[in-house]
Amino acid sequence: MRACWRWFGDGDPLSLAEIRQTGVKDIVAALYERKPGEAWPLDEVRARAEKVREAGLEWTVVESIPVHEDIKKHTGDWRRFVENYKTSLRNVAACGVKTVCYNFMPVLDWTRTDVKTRLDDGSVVMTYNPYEVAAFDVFALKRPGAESAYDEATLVKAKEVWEKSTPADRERLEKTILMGLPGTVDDLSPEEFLAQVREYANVGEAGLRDHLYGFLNEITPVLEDTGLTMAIHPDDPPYPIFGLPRILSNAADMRIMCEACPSEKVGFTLCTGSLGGSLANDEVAIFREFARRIHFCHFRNLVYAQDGVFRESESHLTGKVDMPALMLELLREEKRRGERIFLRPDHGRQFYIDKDRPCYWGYSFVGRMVGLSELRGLECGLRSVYGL
Ligand code: DNO
Repeated sequence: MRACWRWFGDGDPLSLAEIRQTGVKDIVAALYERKPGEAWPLDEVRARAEKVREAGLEWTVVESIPVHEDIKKHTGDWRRFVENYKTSLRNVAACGVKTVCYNFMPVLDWTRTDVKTRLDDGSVVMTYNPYEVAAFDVFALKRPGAESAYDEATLVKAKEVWEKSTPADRERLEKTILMGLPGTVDDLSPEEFLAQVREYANVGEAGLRDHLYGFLNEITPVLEDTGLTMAIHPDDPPYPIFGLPRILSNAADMRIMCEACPSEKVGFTLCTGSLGGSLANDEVAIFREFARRIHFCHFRNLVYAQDGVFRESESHLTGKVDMPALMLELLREEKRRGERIFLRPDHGRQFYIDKDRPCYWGYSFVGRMVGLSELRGLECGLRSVYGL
């Protein structure tokens, strides 16, 4: 693995000098100041890359150049936004970036229901509870048609959850779903959210697929020209929520995308925490099938409760994702390519030691460092045993 570290730019509580001590050489970053749809100016990209270089590191992965909602819907100025996207790609490639992570989830980026789940030892992780999402959808948002989107058992549980919840629980749920996670572009009020959801009714799943593949084929010449690769991030959770279409949730979706977009420069971010949000996804089989098109990895692990509620694991190595088997696939693919694959330890527990360093949820220093160290140990052991 070519270990990377996500850095949130000048607002990040960690300095590049501190990040360097983790031993990584590659930085994952973005021009956070730029809004979706804007072209990233060359001088700004260069300044960020130089800043990283001065710290003895390289900015090689962008996460993310967000795709404007108009491109997803084919509304408004979407053609101009696609042109701007191409400009951004050319500019990041000119400054040393090799791969670009992005997603095509309508309205919301990744979604959690609780960012402060406290484990017995006091450390904090994030949780996704599908019944809380259903409760929020049906009883708080009152989205038209929401009830028919859930099966009877889910509705019964959602009702229980809602009736038991205190005003503070309800506020936490609304805040957590509609704002504040890294990657989320806008904080939305429930009314704004509903209005945006409504607009996707005209797009539907088939429309969204068309728009994604069209977008990718349109930017492919820039990729072929510059050598950049595109690494789409899977939907999180990997199934439709709030009646919004989802088109990159599993192997079937990935297969369709590969058929529609023949260039191998158009590929994937293998995010185990996102794919792992469905018990039906087999991350190892997915890696094996799409190995050639995996340009970036996010590795972490999940733990499921009996009823399908999941939270982040104590360890990146144990839980729903078979991390040793997955790492072995990665090492084999690296051998085939003769090149390492960009990978960042994704999220980590928040420990007491990090309590005075405010960070984005999931992005504590020590938590990620523990994850990275576990993955390094696993890699080293597998390389030695398998002679890779
Ligand atoms: C969360 C991240 C996501 C990711 C975007 C990529 O921790 O993995 O926010 O950056 O979905 O576009």
